[in-house]
Amino acid sequence: RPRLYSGMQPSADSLQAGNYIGALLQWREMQSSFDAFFSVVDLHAITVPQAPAELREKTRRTAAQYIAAGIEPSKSTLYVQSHVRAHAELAWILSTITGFGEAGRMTQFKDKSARYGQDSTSVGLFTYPVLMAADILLYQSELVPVGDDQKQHVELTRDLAERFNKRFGEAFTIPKAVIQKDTARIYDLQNPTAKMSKSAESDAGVLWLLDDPAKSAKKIMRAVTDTEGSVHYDRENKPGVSNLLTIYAALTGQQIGAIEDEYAGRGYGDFKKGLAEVVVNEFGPVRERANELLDDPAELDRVLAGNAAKADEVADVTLADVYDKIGLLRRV
Ligand code: AQP
Repeated sequence: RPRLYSGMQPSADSLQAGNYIGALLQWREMQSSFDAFFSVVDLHAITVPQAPAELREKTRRTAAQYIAAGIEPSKSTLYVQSHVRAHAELAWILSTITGFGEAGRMTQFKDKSARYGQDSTSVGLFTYPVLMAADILLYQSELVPVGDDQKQHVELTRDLAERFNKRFGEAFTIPKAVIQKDTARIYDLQNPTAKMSKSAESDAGVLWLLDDPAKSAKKIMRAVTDTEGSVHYDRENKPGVSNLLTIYAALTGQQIGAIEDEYAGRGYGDFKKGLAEVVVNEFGPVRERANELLDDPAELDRVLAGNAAKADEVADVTLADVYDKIGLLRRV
């Protein structure tokens, strides 16, 4: 089975609907046909400030949500990035073949550093894409499912892999990004031109996977729409309604057209009620399962440790080969 790598940052207590629809649903689907590595990327999360005790808890919670959403730790390798030391080690090696200017062209860094200001922007945030390249290349991954905002990082990963292979000899598989369909992109309920995000400034537009169902329903009922009153998809002119349709379609597997037909001649109130029901039905069991897993953190930690050992096995082979190829003296 071809290798696949993807990950998410443990940057909040709960994942949000965009993470679920844009990533977890695809991962779940892909895990049978691929040898998949899914990581909770805590080393990436600390490129912006994190409170230590909270980070630990968020890491567990993120892993629990992967499992609750259907990622099976016996099928896929589901682990915590910092448990596998090779990530940080390979990132260092790759940073020595990354151009300063090349890294400086990454638009996500430009956006994020503008948000934090120069004094609060860490060097880690700057080298974030190099760590991501290490994540992917360690496992000889062929495919990397990501949102389109990560496309540039996967391009950099390919450039670094090709450069290394050319300079030192074949060590890496050249990966390909699998960009999620536009219909899998979810926007903020209150600000439907901005993507839904764990770190949104306001919580009102974010549907959390672990939220109380009544709260999620309320957020949907309050979602921004328009004054037209007709349920149809038009991303440009009706971003709010289009976003709700996208969520509805993604969670039910229905075509957008069929949902439009179902709600033809009915108001937004009815449509939102319908969507609230869909969301509660889908997220409810995930929330329950995640909470069960979190009730027994020792068992969850054991599962993660076992999977980290599986990841180590693959990662260590790549890292040893890389060390050899660049001429580091072997420790006997
Ligand atoms: N709104 C979204 N619609 C579709 N997919 C999304 N993803 C995130 N938001 C949406 C996908 O979820 C995965 C998580 O990636 P991440 O945790 O590394 O960070 P992110 O993409 O920056 O997601 P967030 O939720 O906005 O986190 P923060 O606030 O920490 O930056 C990726 O596959 C992403 O495409």
